[in-house]
Amino acid sequence: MKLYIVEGSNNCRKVQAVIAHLGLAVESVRLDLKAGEVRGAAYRAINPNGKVPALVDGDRVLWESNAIMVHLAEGAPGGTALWPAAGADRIEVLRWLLWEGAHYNRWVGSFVYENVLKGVLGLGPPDPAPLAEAAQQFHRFAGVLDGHLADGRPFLVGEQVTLADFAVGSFSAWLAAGRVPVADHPHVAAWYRRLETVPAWAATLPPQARAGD
Ligand SMILES: N[C@@H](CCC(=O)N[C@@H](CS)C(=O)NCC(=O)O)C(=O)O
Repeated sequence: MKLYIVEGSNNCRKVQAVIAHLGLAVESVRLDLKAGEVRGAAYRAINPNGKVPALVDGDRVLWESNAIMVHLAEGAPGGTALWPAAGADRIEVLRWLLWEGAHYNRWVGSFVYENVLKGVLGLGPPDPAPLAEAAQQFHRFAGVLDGHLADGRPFLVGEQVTLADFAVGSFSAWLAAGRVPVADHPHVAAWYRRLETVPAWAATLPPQARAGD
């Protein structure tokens, strides 16, 4: 299997964490975002969206990070608690996978784009208007997550880490640099800290975050 990634991408880290957790042999193909490789014709033959990650597994080409995570977890011999057996918990995990993509990380990503990525790509200073909208929307959805975690549950679904934690928590390495106001939601902040102690998550900390960039 081959996984196409950009180093530091939150969506790639989700998949890298599943690979680390399951101990899979997957070759990483690193693309250069700054050099335009992600939007180039060669890579768009693999993912026509011009986005990472993408997985090539035999004849199958798959894009969308959450779908790739599920594909890998479904292939785990004997199953994996990352993707619970069909039933109520699996539907809960699915709910968080959809929620993070549609709502929560849309706004976490705005902070990271304005405060980190624009600088890396030379796109100018952070723009206050999108940051103000991101703050308003982030607090709205982080409040939902904080309420869910307020009963002391360690992870989003059940007692063990699942794909839901990797997906919702995917920006964890960039919260400080992105100035995401997560401290206003103490249960969310504590859950992010807990996620960082999960071995497969810790093993996939992006090199840029390790260097403190
Ligand atoms: N919904 C997609 C989002 C993928 C995505 O936005 N990837 C970013 C990196 S985290 C990307 O490829 N950005 C490059 C670009 O848009 O040019 C997924 O989950 O795979």
